[in-house]
Amino acid sequence: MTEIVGPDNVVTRDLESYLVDWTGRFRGSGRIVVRPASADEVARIVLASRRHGVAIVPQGGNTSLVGGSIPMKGEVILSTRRMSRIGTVDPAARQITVGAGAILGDVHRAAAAAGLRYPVDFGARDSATIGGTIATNAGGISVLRYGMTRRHIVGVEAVLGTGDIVSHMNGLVKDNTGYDMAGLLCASEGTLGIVTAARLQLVPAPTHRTTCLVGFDSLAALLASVSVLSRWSEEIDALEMFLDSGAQLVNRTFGRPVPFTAAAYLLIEMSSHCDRDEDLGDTLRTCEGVRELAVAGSDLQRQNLWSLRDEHTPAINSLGPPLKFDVSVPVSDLARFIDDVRSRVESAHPETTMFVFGHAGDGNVHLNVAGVDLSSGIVADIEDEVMNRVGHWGGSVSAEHGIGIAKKRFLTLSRSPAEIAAMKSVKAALDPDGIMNPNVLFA
Ligand code: FAD
Ligand code: 2HG
Ligand code: ZN
Repeated sequence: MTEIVGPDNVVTRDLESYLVDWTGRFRGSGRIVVRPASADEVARIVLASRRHGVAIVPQGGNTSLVGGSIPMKGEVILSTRRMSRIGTVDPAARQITVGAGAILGDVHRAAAAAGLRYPVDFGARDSATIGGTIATNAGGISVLRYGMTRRHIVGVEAVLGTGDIVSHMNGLVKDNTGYDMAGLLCASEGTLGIVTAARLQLVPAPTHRTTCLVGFDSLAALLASVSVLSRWSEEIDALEMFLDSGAQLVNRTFGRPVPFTAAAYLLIEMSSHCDRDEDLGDTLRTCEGVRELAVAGSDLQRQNLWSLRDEHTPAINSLGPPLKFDVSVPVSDLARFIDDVRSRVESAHPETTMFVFGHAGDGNVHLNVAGVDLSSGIVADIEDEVMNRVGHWGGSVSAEHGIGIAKKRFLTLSRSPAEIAAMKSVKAALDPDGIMNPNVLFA
């Protein structure tokens, strides 16, 4: 590897940050990290790995919440972080070309400097890379309005498991010339190849933003209002929910002020070219169960409100790695699903606490169960119970974080045997030696 990337970019010491996942649940055993700077170098690494029968785990920001970026069986870690170039914005096409190792938050800032916006956004924005967001088809807080990552990738450059470089970066929005390589690589979790660069579609930046925290008497009332709000306006970017237990935990852990107390909180963000504060207030007055609301009057207040939502993940993690679920069910069943699953888990395992938060507008809830010994058999019991209820309500076992290592056992609940066979055929064609991230996705 040294002859390909140079001695400084083959790391063999102090590998802790590469070997342990963000939550601290998964610990790997790799002994070498290679840090290529271009697609050409990546291709040479893949070809060398094929020759020597060595498997590769691609790693960007290592913020995966399903253990997807950890070398569990001594694989070589291929870090994409040096491929972090951010090109200039093409204003006519509203597009930008970036390296796979570019940090999501840096891409936001580059787009904003050109008066535009890259709408994929979530709490790990200052660590996650563009390649990682493509490989997981990341969702986040603006999916309601803008969709998941796949919708914004108009071109991709990647090195397949064969060692071939594929590049289709013309950025043409209309280009029906066969299979969509970018779409295929979205949610592939590093199992088909390594994304080295991408062309991203940007959207106009708003001139006004309304951010409002609404307190409700109950989660059911909150979710009824979500249905009203999402039918009311397409200018709503985010409808994010959390409960009082989560708000109080974020307050205790990070000192974030909670403006008022309620059973359930809905964080609403609208963006527009005019001020929508009053219109939103009028609509909320038609919703039942609204107890109180706080509208952000400054950037600082907006950040404080968002911190209450964004900092759930680190606050919960400070209690020790939780048992995480990232599931979706039809929006209209979300309230009943949450009641059902929470009461079953908490009554069967009274030593645990389930934190409930997520993207209410998308029917996507994050259930984080704290107080579980992750090396015990209780993990499988709780997983089986939760996934059984997800199946009962017609949901998905992974809404946005992917399958990784953590959810492999449950892929068959969301995808049919024929679909899994088709996925495996694609993998066999693009990664004939099975060296690309072999421990994830398929059981
Ligand atoms: P990694 O963690 O390094 O890798 C993730 C997966 O992608 C692995 O399978 C890895 O092998 C593969 N991979 C990485 N780079 C490449 C590449 N260039 N080519 C091929 N494969 C690659 N996710 C959401 O969807 N929505 C959220 O709201 C959200 N919020 C989060 C909040 C916090 C605080 C944290 C810690 C995580 C959150 N995540 C969320 C999960 C995570 O940030 C995303 O999955 C992110 O897309 C991963 O990016 P990364 O660069 O860290 O990838
Ligand atoms: C979020 O929406 C992320 O904040 C993380 O997807 C969810 O920690 C989690 O379970
Ligand atoms: Zn999420």
